[in-house]
Amino acid sequence: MKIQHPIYRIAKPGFVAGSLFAMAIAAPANAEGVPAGTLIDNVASASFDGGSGTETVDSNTVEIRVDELLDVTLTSLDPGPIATGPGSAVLTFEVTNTGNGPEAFTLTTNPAVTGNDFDVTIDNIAIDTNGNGTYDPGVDTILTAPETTPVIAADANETVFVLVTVPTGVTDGDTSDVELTAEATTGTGAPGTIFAGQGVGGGDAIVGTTGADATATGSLVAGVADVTLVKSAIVTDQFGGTSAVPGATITYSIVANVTGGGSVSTLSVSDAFPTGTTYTAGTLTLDTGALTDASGDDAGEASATGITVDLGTVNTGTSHTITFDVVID
Ligand SMILES: [Ca+2]
Ligand SMILES: [Ca+2]
Ligand SMILES: [Ca+2]
Repeated sequence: MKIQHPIYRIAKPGFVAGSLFAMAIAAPANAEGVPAGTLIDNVASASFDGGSGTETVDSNTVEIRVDELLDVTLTSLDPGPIATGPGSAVLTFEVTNTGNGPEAFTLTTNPAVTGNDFDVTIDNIAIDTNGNGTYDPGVDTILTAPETTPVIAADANETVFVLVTVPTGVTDGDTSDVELTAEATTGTGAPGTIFAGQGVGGGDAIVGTTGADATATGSLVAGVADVTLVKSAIVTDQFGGTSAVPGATITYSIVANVTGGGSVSTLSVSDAFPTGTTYTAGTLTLDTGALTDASGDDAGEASATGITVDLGTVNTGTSHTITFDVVID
């Protein structure tokens, strides 16, 4: 119903009050404000005295449906460059729907970023299905092309993993960036671009200030470990001297240093007894601790032909010293 009363009547003395404002909205604190699809109703009212007491009139109701803004942000969740040698590595990102309606986002990667020392191979994009922030093979869902997030509610986010393979041949300290882009599946474009009827409840979807797409960069640094072996010998003869005569003892020391980045795995050090010498049983040590000659009971063993010490995984910056004695025949 419309306001039917001429202006002179409501301007008479006794006119009480202007318009009131009624908004029937639920307004959670969304980044983009009121949720898309919300109906905003507005009715004006007036009261007046036309000579026969106070009367009230209402305007017609104006109803406006809130359109959907399409916006997204994307961030790397890695604390810094991921240190890795050749092989598999995982980069972690977070996609946040900063629009005011539910939206899924298509994900694309670019491993060939300008300035890269090496480029990785993109194996897969996965989402953090169990929500623990860590990629769990066989648990977290690998996306199939076109890789797209589940529908993300307004202001909610999804953790995304980019699974890559670092090529062989990288040098310690080499770096590589990988870009991930998220685009609203409804559409992207210049802010203000309208996708008619594609918003919540049949309203329009409108590209927000982000362009409805976002790109973030994850970084890798090659940590390539290496091992150096330094061997030395001390001779002690049976006369209290240091002459290398038959019957003198040679104590060999082998120092294994792990350098570069990361760690080495399955590090094993072997040394064959030199011709013309005989191993002195029970003299094998690792970092001054005794090892038995038997195999399988500790890290070391001495066979008839030489010694072997298995050091396993050793971090860079670490060294281990192995010693054993032989007697000159
Ligand atoms: Ca949507
Ligand atoms: Ca997980
Ligand atoms: Ca042993």
